[in-house]
Amino acid sequence: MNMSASTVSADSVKEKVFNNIRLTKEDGLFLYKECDFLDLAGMAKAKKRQLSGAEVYFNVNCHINLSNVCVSRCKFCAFGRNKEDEGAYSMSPEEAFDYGSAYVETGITEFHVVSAMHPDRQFSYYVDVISRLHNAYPHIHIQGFTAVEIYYFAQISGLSVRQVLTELKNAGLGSMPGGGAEILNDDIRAGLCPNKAGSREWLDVHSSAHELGMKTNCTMLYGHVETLENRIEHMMLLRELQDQTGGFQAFIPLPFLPENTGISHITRTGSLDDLRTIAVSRLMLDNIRHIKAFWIMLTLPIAQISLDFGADDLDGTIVEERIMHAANANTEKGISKSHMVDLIKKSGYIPCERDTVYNILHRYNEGVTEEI
Ligand code: V47
Repeated sequence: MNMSASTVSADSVKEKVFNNIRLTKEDGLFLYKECDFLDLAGMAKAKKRQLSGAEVYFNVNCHINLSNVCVSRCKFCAFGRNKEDEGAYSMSPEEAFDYGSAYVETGITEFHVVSAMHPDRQFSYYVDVISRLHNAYPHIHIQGFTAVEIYYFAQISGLSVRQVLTELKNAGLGSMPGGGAEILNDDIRAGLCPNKAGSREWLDVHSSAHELGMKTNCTMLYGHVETLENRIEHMMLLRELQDQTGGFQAFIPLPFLPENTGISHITRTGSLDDLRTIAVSRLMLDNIRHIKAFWIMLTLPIAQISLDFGADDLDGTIVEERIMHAANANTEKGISKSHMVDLIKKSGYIPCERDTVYNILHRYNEGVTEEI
């Protein structure tokens, strides 16, 4: 008999949550498998309130996906192409610059630059893209390149991960997004994404970035072949690194969108699982300040509801998202700032426009009561 699982109850978890006591793996599994849905929501919402009150954050950004030509070809990805495939594209440094420049006048504060593991591009290409954008628009923060890309740049350049990050930082890279984490379990990675950085490498790249003073985000791709144990263990690995470095700003759970992927027979997670995952992550990741509901995948209504399940960030206005839309994400590719503000206000929270590293640029508190 599993003694530890049998001693966990809603009351024992609540007791820990309200006394800021760290949750165990068994607590996490209880929250996923047994806890009443609204009890869970109540605890996660209370934790969110403790950390960010009635504020909900968003930023005004534009995504620049430099290429979809990728040697990794992960089974869950609908975006990657071989070079000769129809629809394959790769922006030159000039095209990437022009693409980003077109949105500068709209008031963006962030370029979110992500590419793919391109077979022919040299590392100098990526440095060139970042320095062009940074030199022309030094006031716009550049968040770029997932840890698996950074690891790949080290492989193709013969530099260490630390040297790659240092060169990119010197060129103007400000922070890193959280992609490429998938599930931090090497048996699962061997089946889904064997041709890229493993769990340890992913964590080590973030650790190096944190040591260099760069903030990063972290993600979890769920709803494919993983178990609930795998999800909780993934969160605990992130929590452990965060104890050491403190460099993660936000956690973003990404529900797997199966269409057009190599594992399209898998059914998309339901909204209840999506909301439960947001709430469980809010409670397990006691040392990561923000939980982001990526509305592009969740849809806007579920993202709004997620604010009552512990999320405190709705990501950005985005302009033109490509990776999730390759998998037929059932959302717009971008929304306006006023739409974002309206959605947050209508959920009863105070919309706060932030920059990439969570400095508040504008608080839209007119007409919102702070009592929620
Ligand atoms: O690493 C790929 C995931 C990630 C699919 O840091 C898929 O603020 C679902 O990480 N279904 C890239 N997910 C996007 C990403 C991200 C997005 C927004 C904000 C931030 C941030 C990071 O998307 C990949 C992979 O885990 N992904 N294909 C799919 N079919």
